Amino acid sequence: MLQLATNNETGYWQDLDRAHHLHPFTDTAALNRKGSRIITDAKGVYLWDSDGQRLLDGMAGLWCVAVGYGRQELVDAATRQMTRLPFYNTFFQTSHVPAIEAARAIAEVAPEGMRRVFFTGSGSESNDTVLRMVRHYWAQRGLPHRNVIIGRVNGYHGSTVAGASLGGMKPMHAQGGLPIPGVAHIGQPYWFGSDRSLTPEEFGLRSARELEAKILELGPDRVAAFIGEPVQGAGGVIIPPSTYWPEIQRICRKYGLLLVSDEVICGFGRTGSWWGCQTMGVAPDLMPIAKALTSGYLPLGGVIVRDEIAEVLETGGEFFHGFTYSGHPASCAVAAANIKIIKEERLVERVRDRIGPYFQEKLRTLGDHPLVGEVRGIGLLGAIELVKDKATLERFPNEGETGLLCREHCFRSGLVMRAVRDTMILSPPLVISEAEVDELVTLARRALDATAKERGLG
Ligand code: PXG
Repeated sequence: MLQLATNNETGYWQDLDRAHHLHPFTDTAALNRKGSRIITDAKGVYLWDSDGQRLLDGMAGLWCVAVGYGRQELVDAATRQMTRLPFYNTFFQTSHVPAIEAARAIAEVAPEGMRRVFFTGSGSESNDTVLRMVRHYWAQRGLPHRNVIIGRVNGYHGSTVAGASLGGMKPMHAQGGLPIPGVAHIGQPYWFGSDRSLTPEEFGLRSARELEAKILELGPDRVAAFIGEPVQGAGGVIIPPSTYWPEIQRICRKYGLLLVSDEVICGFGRTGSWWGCQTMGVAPDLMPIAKALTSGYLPLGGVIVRDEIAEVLETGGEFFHGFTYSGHPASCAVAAANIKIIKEERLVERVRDRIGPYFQEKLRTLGDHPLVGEVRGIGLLGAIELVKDKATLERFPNEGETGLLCREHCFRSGLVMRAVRDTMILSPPLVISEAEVDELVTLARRALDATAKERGLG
């Protein structure tokens, strides 16, 4: 019989959480020893937990709450739609207004020549769709043996079998017998993580040319596509040098590969353009999307498809793929309302011209901290590399421990900042104000100070 700690609300929910809830990406035994943090409320860029502590959400939920918490317009859009038509499918020659409107809203902001969208329920499903679409496309073109997709080490494309296979997270592969056949990986364009003997630009070119080497190794007639995030998010906010993406595109064109830009994190203004690929100066064939598509208020994903690719897919008979919630009406109504907010409040321009540059300038003031080896960022993405020795950039032994420690100190000082190994990463809501950026940086410095002290530095 479960013993409930009823004298205290937090303890009550923690006990039930322990008893019944298996968390994603979590060491359950460790969490159960400690007890989970119960988040109860949110408004703007702030969260509150069940102890009443306020937290500045430096991660926009999980890279998704672009327009901030508490937007009544999104609640109203969902309520209206759920009252009128809470569900209908889009499978059997039917459609509905919210899916059509969301598809149009996406097409209007998509890059030139990409006017079609296939809806899914999440980013992972979007990448499963990418894998199915890419293979179906080449089969339709009479080249079914062109079926290998190349991804990257530490890329993240989701946690379904195809998503995790396309991604390059070794611990995920190790647990699931992954990747599935027909997926290969090259290295990541992580200059700070290299020996730094090359300039970033030289390093960017060298990293991109790993793609050409891999294509030649596999055989150009077997390779179907390359997939990458414009900026690797879960891999640690890895911003490629300016030379990287144009070279990737050149190689894809040379060998006829489809180029897939995973926009699940970078899409909808995060990097200061509507799409990360625009910031990186490339034109992809497919773009998986999710997260900020609805600002996370309801689950929805999709794949935006270049017109020429859609034409091949459209003429190939039935594509045996889809999800019950492909184009869910309430999610689509929220997506359309969310895109309207992003347009009306000019949030993309705001990230490009005002709050992005301000965030980058303030974040870089942390560069003088004894624990900090590098600060980098673009738009409203940021990363802080923690090092043991600022002069030599030597990292801490037991990789990941110092990051976790810093994350704990962030929570204590009232900030959500995520740790990827010993890299601290940030992705605040696009609506964050200048004063809130100042507060974020102050709280981050406080956490860095506390971490440095515990590590015997400064
Ligand atoms: N592509 C990218 C680029 C992502 O970042 C997915 C696909 C998968 O989306 P779904 O909706 O299926 O989760 C993601 C998701 C983290 C973290 O710890 C990042 C994601 C998900 C969970 C945790 O940074 N990104």
